[in-house]
Amino acid sequence: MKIHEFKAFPNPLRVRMFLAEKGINGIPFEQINVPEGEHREPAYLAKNPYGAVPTLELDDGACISETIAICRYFEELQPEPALMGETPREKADIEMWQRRVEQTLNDTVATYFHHGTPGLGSLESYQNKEWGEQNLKRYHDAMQRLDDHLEGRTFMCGETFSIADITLFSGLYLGGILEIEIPDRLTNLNRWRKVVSSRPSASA
Ligand SMILES: N[C@@H](CCC(=O)N[C@@H](CS)C(=O)NCC(=O)O)C(=O)O
Repeated sequence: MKIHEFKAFPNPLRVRMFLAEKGINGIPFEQINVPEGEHREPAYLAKNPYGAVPTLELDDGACISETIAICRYFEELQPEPALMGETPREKADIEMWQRRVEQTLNDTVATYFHHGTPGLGSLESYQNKEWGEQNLKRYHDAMQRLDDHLEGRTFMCGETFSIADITLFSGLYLGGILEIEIPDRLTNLNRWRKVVSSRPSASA
């Protein structure tokens, strides 16, 4: 088993954090040079035709991509500690928030990266600056909503750390790389990030 990734990027970070939280060590990581376009070369496209990292390659050569699918695989292999919920209600709640964060925060900041900044440079086949700026605004709106949600909660789904927190951390991580600060007035989100940053998995 091995994981194809580009370590500095946000979706690979989600898998790294997930594995660190589970205490799963020793899976080799193979670096795919995304800024140089290695993820669009035939050898990698044969593993993930969608040309994105991360991809988990199993010992029989089968490949699983999509960050949440990879995390689901490890959650089923090693259920403890549960990061995707234990009861039906917890599972549904975590999935709801994971998806909300992914769509409203991670996807908008990624769109800003690709359209509102130089992004991946010559690898960007189409850029629309205005669309990028609109997504920067959507990213700020998402931070505000998530700050509201975190009022009175330690983590996204209450007192237990979950995949929803990992997704949020990775979205804010990309925001940080792009020098988009969390406004000081978002005290819940700032407090949450401090708590999550102090977990060993945050530097996985
Ligand atoms: N939906 C995919 C998204 C993966 C993704 O977009 N990965 C980025 C790195 S964080 C990537 O490979 N980007 C390559 C590109 O935009 O060409 C997932 O959840 O894993």
